[in-house]
Amino acid sequence: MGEGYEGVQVGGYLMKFAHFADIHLGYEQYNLPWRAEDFFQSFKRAAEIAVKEGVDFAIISGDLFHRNVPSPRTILEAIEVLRIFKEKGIPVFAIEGNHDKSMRESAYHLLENLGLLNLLGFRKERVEGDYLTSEKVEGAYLVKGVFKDLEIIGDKHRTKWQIEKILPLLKGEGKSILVLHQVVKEVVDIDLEMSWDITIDQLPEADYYAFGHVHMHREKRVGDSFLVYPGSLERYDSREASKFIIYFDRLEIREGEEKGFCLVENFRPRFVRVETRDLFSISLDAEKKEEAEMKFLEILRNLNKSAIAVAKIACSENLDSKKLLEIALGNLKHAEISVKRKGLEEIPVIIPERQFFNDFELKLLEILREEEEHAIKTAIEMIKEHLGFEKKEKGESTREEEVKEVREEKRKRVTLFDFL
Ligand SMILES: [Mn+2]
Repeated sequence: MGEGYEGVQVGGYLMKFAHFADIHLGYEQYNLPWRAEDFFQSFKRAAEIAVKEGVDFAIISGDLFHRNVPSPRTILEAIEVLRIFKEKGIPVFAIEGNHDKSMRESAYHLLENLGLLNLLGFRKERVEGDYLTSEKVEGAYLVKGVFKDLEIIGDKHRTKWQIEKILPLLKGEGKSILVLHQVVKEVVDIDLEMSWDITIDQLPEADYYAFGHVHMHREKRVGDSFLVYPGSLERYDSREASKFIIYFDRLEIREGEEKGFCLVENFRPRFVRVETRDLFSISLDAEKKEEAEMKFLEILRNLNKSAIAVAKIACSENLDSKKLLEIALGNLKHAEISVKRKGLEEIPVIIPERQFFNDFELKLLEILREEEEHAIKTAIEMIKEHLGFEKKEKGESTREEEVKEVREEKRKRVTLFDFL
């Protein structure tokens, strides 16, 4: 601790906490069950570091799980890690993210029932506990975390129009932390209206903003406070690669970003790196088939055998993708290879897409071009939201007719409840 350091005395107590986000337990990336194990191990390592550091509490800013209905095994993984905190009497506060939120009860409620975490946000019933208290807000209850005289306020991931209405209600009275799983405009570079939820000037006052959703570690000043995305704990897709290897004329290697969480003392974050399996993003370009194979082998020779590679190979000749995959698997734990025949299917783009599509459509295209399994689901949700459909959870559609009537009636008197 440097000179002039003044620790924040919360209840006469020097406070230190861990801030995690986007853990994605249960994510079988590339359909590989052992990848879910990697995600679990990263969380476990991070929790062990936090406990060793002597944190007073921990915050999980959403997406603890990859799915909103995690498998029993995945729930067990969460229990195993949360017990590391529980055994030391360290409370954990959490919100639901876009991946794992639910309309009614989620795995978070189960974990809360087991005494393993404290769920923040709006609910229909009052909740009081060692670390939770409730404040009545327009016919609902805002369940807040309490630690000494510090308030930990938050709510689950919301759509853009919902969060705009809720934000002013999330203001603390004394020292406070705001926990959200949303995109803040100033943190992302994309200038599309659909790509962010809120702007910094919409935020209520807080001493620390514990955010999740953006998978890269980002820190931003909000007045005297810090707004922090610790980023995901594992390499979630090839954009989060540990190295970017580009081989066109010559071999270029660009380092990717580190993965980890934040240790926060005196409301000042310190990023703590957590070891992950290497995931390499490879872009290769060649004229001849042999050239492509040689370049690919040259890259692979320098990679570690436990790594994963996602390779995009473009060539003017037809490539034997089976052979390329064999070469890759001889050198790596797993590889995803996509090959492209140059000059064939490529139609030159003369007019920019911008002239044809509006911001919403451009964002849709961007999502659908991702090779992610949930891209289509996300796109459908976006379209529904855009057209003003209410978001429905699985299993709800069968009761659609009876529910419709109730909804019709509800719409007449709009209260906070209507968007909870
Ligand atoms: Mn996430």
